[in-house]
Amino acid sequence: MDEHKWSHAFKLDPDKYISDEDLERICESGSDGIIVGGSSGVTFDNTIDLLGRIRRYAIPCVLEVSNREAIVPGFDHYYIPFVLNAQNPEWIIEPHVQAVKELGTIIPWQDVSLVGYCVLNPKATVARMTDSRTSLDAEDVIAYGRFAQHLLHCSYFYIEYSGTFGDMDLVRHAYQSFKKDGDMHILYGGGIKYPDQVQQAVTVSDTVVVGNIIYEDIRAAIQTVKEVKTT
Ligand code: 1GP
Repeated sequence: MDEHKWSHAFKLDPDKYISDEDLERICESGSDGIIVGGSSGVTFDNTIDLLGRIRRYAIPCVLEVSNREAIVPGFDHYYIPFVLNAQNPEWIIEPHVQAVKELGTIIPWQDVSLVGYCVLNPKATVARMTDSRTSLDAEDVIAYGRFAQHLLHCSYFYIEYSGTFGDMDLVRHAYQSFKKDGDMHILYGGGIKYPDQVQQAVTVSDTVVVGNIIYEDIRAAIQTVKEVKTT
């Protein structure tokens, strides 16, 4: 599996209900992959249950590890979130170290990637949990991205506006800078509902991640795949 080639991904939250019918539409939509993750209520049981249901289909599936209790074997790949602009020290590295302490000898390291996150919606659960410093301009975001790429050697950088559509001027500025700088893969996620938002997001990221709309308007969610693939 090569997530570097994903242009579209759906994010499914194990703590949210999705019918078999809607899950089938997501998995057969033509999207490049599914990211399983959520900021709260993610457990081993609801994660393994969702993985089992997704595995009825051929689509690749990545776990965005949200807590160590919810680490489930059997995913194609694992994203380890590193919230670069977190101000709560408890969230910066401690959970990661505790997970490695418990599981370090059995972690399939070749299937694990550290993903640098820049969280930009102050109202998002992840922003509140981590006390993210969200009042950032493009130069700040570029600095976090460069730090992730050159010092942490992250292959992925996630511009996370979860729950709201982002400032596309800021994201474009950052994206153009990252692309001049090297080959770090940029994910954008947040608030995508309408075709024009998809069209904007496609031009400022490598992977467009679509989450909440799955649970609000499945037809609109499915439409985002077509928009990404044709823009
Ligand atoms: C959330 O970035 C994803 O982690 C997608 O955001 O749920 O707002 O689409 P939305």
